[in-house]
Amino acid sequence: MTDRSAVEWTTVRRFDDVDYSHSGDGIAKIMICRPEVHNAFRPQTLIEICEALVDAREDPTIGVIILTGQGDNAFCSGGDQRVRGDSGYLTDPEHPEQLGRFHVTDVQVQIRRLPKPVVAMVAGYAIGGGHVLQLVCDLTVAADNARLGQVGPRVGSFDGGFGAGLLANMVGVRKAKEIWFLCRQYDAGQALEMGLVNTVVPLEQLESETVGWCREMLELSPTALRLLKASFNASEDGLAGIQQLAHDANLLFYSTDEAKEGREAFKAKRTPDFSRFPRRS
Ligand code: S0N
Repeated sequence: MTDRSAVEWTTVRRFDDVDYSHSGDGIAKIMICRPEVHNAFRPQTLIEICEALVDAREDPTIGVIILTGQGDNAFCSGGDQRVRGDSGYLTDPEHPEQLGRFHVTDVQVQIRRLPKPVVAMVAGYAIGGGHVLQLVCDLTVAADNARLGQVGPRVGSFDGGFGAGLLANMVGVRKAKEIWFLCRQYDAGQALEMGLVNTVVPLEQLESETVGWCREMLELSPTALRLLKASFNASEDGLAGIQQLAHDANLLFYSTDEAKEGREAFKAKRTPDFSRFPRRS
């Protein structure tokens, strides 16, 4: 029986916009802490999420990562419109002449390529680029107060990458077009019904349920989870997705005597002898 009790989080690093903590039993939590703007992200926020994701990836004690927002009102409301410049989002709003960019692209790709499950824990709004963040996560546990949707065409933007493609794969092209073309908000029940989220729980159970899901995954084979994630993403992520899966195969192949024979023969300056290895049918 998996213990679903919530955990005492230990802060590993308190960034300006993000709190990065560990559970002590294999879970990392990355929390956007900008509740005054419904956890909208500015470039700094995304740079900090990238750093936390790198730490969680490299730390062998971490098996699952939770992405969430501070407070009960919002997971994330997308890009901070106050620092949206004419050429992208600005790292220094005092200098509107600087060239902006989309740091969120990096975070989206990083979550997709990260070889550990990433779980979105969603209370309140997941809107715009915040909604796309929950889409790129592997699983989503939502509270019953969750409200999900896209706002791009209303605020003069759109995400035609994962924001359109993953959404269409998840809910079907017609529903995905509805979500983008009408910019409505959907409640937790509607989101569950259309397959946007995995489960909906009362708000007060959100963290314990999410932690329970993480602990269930922690009991399973990390390599199987890694390869499954790469397999699911392979076709959706094109050549980059196939590359991840292929390099994972490489990683496993390296540990075989067959691969080692090639390496050892090269080092010994002899002809490799692969004759003892089966030509599998
Ligand atoms: C979330 C909404 C629906 C909540 O409405 P509600 O409950 O009425 O609250 P508000 O009073 O509106 O909000 C409370 C305070 O929070 C501020 N705030 C909320 N969201 C943002 C935000 N995104 N940026 C800055 N401030 C925000 C409010 O202003 C308010 O502050 P005060 O109290 O001081 O007035 C509602 O808030 C809402 O609709 N928010 C805006 C949603 C939005 O426009 N999001 C951005 C959408 N675009 C992206 O996310 C960009 C994605 C991206 O980067 C990208 C990536 C790839 C390709 C393209 C793009 C692209 O640029 O689109």
